[in-house]
Amino acid sequence: MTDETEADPELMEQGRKLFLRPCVFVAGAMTASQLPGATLPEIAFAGRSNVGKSSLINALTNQKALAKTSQTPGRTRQLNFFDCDGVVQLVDLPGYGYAKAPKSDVKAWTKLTLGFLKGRKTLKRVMLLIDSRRGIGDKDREIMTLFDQSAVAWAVVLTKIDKLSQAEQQKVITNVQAEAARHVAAWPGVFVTSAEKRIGLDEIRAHIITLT
Ligand SMILES: Nc1nc2c(ncn2[C@@H]2O[C@H](COP(=O)(O)OP(=O)(O)O)[C@@H](O)[C@H]2O)c(=O)[nH]1
Ligand SMILES: [Mg+2]
Repeated sequence: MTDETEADPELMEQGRKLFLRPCVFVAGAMTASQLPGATLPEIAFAGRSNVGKSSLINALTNQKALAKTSQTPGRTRQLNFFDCDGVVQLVDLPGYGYAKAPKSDVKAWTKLTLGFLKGRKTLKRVMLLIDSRRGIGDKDREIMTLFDQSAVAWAVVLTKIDKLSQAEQQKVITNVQAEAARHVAAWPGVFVTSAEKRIGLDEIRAHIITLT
């Protein structure tokens, strides 16, 4: 957590309560025509394959397998939508940057996902997940630039913080915050999380509440 992500206890409580209510899978879209109706406010989760998108969605919603998690990266090729009790929709975006993926994959990600990011009126925020152990990589930088160009409001979430020592944590938080701050469309804070140890979840839930 950074100063900016420190949340009002009241909002954290509201967020915690929201995600005790049922979240259900509503749609998996591989083409624009398969996207569900844009009615609820939406929060999308983006990041490299294996960064921990599905694990974070499961942790936020208190479910074990709402979003499928996999040891094998590069499997999720569609946009998955989860409706949380008619209040907000979470969107699990396809991962990018999987080394073994065919070259055409990057283009496919760009076409379907960018189309969604650019055209979706109900999209309130993209949470861009960064693996704490890796920090920001070139693929992440390309995506940040795409977000900026598409006027997508995004925020950085560090994942798997449990894998780092205190000193390593401080270093990656500082570096990632400094880099995000150089982007106009980035929210000026870094969410620090572990889906496994359930760290930083109430701060993200509180942030989501402010967007509903
Ligand atoms: N140690 C640790 N491992 C995690 C955490 N979150 C996810 N993982 C692991 O990282 C791998 C990829 O996670 P997944 O959620 O499927 O990533 P996705 O491809 O971005 O959806 C899985 O083996 C998870 O168990 C975390 O907070 N801590
Ligand atoms: Mg996944």
